[in-house]
Amino acid sequence: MFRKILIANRGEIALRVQRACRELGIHTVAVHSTADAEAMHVRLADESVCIGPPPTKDSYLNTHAILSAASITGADAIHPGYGFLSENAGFADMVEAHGLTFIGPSADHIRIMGDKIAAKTAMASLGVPLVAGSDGEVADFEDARAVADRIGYPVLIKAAAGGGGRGMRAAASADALEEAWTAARGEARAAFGNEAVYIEKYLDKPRHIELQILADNAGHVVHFGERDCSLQRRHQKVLEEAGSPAISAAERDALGATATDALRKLGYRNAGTLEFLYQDGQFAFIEMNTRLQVEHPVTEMVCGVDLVREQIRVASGLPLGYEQAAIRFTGHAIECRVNAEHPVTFMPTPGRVTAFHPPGGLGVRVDSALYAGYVVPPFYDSMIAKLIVHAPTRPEAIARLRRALDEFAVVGIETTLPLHRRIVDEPSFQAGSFNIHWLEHFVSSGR
Ligand code: MV4
Repeated sequence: MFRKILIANRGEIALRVQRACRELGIHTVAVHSTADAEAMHVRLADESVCIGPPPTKDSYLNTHAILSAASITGADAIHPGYGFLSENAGFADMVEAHGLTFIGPSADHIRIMGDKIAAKTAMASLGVPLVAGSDGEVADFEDARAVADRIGYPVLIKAAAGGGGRGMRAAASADALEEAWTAARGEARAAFGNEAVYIEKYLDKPRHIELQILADNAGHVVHFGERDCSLQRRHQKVLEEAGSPAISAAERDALGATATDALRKLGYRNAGTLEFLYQDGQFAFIEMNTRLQVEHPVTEMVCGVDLVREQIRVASGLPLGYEQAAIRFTGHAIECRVNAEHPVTFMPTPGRVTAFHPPGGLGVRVDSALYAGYVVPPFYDSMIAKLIVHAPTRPEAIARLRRALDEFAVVGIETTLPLHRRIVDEPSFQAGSFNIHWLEHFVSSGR
């Protein structure tokens, strides 16, 4: 087992990883920018190193400063959290080249999944279902027209280097294809320096469902069920659930068997998430995330597992030590992402938090690095807290969520707490009948 882990992140996820380390008896090293000298993740770590000025490229993305910090403090592994360097294959290579362990998959697997075409090709060859579309890259417009004619309109043109909604263009009909093609390729070249694109049939009302998997270094792969992440605004998740109100236990088992089988054959290790679109009873793989995700707590609550602890254990070479059948799903969990943003305009609201009263009680978890007196800096992601509730059934989880949201007080800055209070009161949310467009409609309808 590792003796000391450097956590290359900030905010709630840095705290989350520290907590797992502490329970495993592992020393922690925090890194921070000058803007984060007073941050909770620095205060609670065993040691801390300032790695640069506020801009992320000079601090949390500064690979040389982070590796120097690991070297100076004698850390033997680096946990990247999510965002920042977590899906940077070059960084994973550098960490390993320095004789340290990168707590995550191999650089090669990060690289494959970072290329959405390579990811789909790999998954398809291993029996994972895809959306109807091109067989890999579409290199010229003649091919694009042939693919679209074959699969039928509407189609979606996606950048190979994209993901998370960047570099996508829809074409409703043949007339619109050329303009979408030119725009998608231009955007892909400008944003990623890679104009490779592929084409999929556009699904008009899917749910976004993702599957959490974990693999050890000896080829054992298990899954921890699905999360429903359909409630998004501008490709930012707002509220996530485990399990999905739309998925049966039989569907979960079947998808889990297909996915774990594929990742075993791929030789994947550590944590990962497969993203699917789900429509008309069918799953279609779209992307894989090779990191711990923001919404991992809902999975932890229904499975009773510490996913960060498991990531650290398998990265240190320990076997998983349990079979799929030992993973049981109990109750329902919901997470709300609380952002320092205006609840209607979504403009960021950095500034001083004068009072912070998180909710508590049975089945309530708050993952946050906030404290009264803290100044939310303007340089980073606006998420300031995750409220996670767990209860025996989805209706009970919703009742608990409403109660917890009513208790939750963040004073001094505006937050998205009022938006969450409106969502939980909405009958169609309570009925579980929503798709990826639901929240955009809800927000723009002004309810
Ligand atoms: C799609 C789609 C419809 N059809 N692919 C957006 C982000 C990226 N991860 C994939 N995305 C989509 N891919 C096909 N073939 C609709 C979306 C999409 C979406 C997906 C998940 C969650 C929210 C979304 C919001 C808009 C579009």
